[in-house]
Amino acid sequence: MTKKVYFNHDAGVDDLVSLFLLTQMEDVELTGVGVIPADGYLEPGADASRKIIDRFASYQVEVAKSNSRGENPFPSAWRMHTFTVDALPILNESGEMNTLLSPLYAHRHMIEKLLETEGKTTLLFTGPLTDLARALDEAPEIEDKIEKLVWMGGTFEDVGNVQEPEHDGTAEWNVFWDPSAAQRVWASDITIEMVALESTQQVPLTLDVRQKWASLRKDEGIDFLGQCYAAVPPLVHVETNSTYYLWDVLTTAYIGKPDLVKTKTVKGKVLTEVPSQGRTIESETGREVSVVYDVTADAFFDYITDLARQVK
Ligand code: AGV
Ligand code: CA
Repeated sequence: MTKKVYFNHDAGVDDLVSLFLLTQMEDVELTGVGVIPADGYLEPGADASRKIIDRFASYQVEVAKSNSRGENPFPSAWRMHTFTVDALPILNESGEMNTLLSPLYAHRHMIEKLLETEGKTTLLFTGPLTDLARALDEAPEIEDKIEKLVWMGGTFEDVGNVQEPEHDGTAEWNVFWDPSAAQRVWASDITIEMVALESTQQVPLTLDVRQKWASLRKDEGIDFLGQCYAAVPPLVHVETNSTYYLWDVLTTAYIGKPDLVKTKTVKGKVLTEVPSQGRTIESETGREVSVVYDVTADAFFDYITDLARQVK
């Protein structure tokens, strides 16, 4: 059976690669795409999304731009990557952009798609939860139309990936950008499946992975993967603040092939106060979330490489 999936992403390299892979999953039907300008810029993020759909999808999908803004901005050096993906020749060969841009803001677009889609939709969020929090405030009736939320965000370990002044380093960035949005979503009854740093840490971008894609570059889909990941720094000697992991791609792969990972149920809360803004923490009085904490890395890389090889 095909899964209906609405995808909200924040225009990073792995967000855009995730969109590409979703178009290649036979049992997934994308009902819409929202772009929020968190870890990337809005215009190139929406354009790149439309071009990826044009080039790789076999059916039509609308793209909507968000007007949400977060509390803690991402470093602009990271956000610049959106321009690189949008400018890749493989996405610009035709010189056209045919995928429809919705006149609605992303959160309203999601409300509309959830309500008009038959049955329940899986939400995939690979950036902050701002658009979902706003959608729940404006149209609480959508809760019944949501199968579950699959989200790249958070960690229950002591160390996150935010290295910013006035922060203690315990948060993951997608929560930190808009901690109250995450808290709002956690206050709902939606089933939440979190792909946390615990598992994404096991899938860094490495030189070996890049080499594999380079050697297979004659396949257009693999060439696209290789070109996208040429824009970001791999893990070589030690982790730095800019080391790239396949965070969102793992989250997306989890939708297509859940048996790649191990999950456990945790009770937790979102902290919103300085200096731990955006920290997700275990708590007996918290809400239940399912956490992806482990992945078979080789099987994951084989899966996404195979998906990319199917491109026609
Ligand atoms: O925290 C991971 C999230 C994912 O959704 N993003 C990147 C992924 O799209 C933020 C982020 C953390 N560290 C980064 C990030 C880095 N070194 N470069 C770019 N983005
Ligand atoms: Ca992201």
